[in-house]
Amino acid sequence: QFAKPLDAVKYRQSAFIIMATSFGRLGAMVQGKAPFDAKAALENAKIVEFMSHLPWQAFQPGTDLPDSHAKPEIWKEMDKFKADAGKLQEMTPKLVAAAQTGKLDEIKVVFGQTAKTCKACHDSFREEL
Ligand code: ASC
Repeated sequence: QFAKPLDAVKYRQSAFIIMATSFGRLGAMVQGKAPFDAKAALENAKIVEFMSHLPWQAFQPGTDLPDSHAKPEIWKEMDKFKADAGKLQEMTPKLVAAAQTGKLDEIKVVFGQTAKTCKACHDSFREEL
């Protein structure tokens, strides 16, 4: 569903950028670097939840372009890659639920668990940035 491999790379990188931007805004609140704003926290958690569904479809065969930061292991171990994506997708509704409580302490816990799912997949499948 992408005309060119580079279109798939741009699509998935864009999705990750949007997800990371909102996750980073939550992180700033969690780390006390930005004031806690419950409404903004919920909006950003919802964006992370939505975006957690988008990048994976764009890792099609033939889209392992050099300099894309995607390791070849993605295509060699697609089942594990999809399972890692699934772990993130199990966490993100919990992140939204935590944000709905309006309590920073609850968000902190789930934020940390979600960040671990990001990192686990990066460790296996993302080239150093
Ligand atoms: C972020 C971000 C990631 C993850 C990862 C968690 O905020 O941009 O890629 O968290 O660093 O370890």
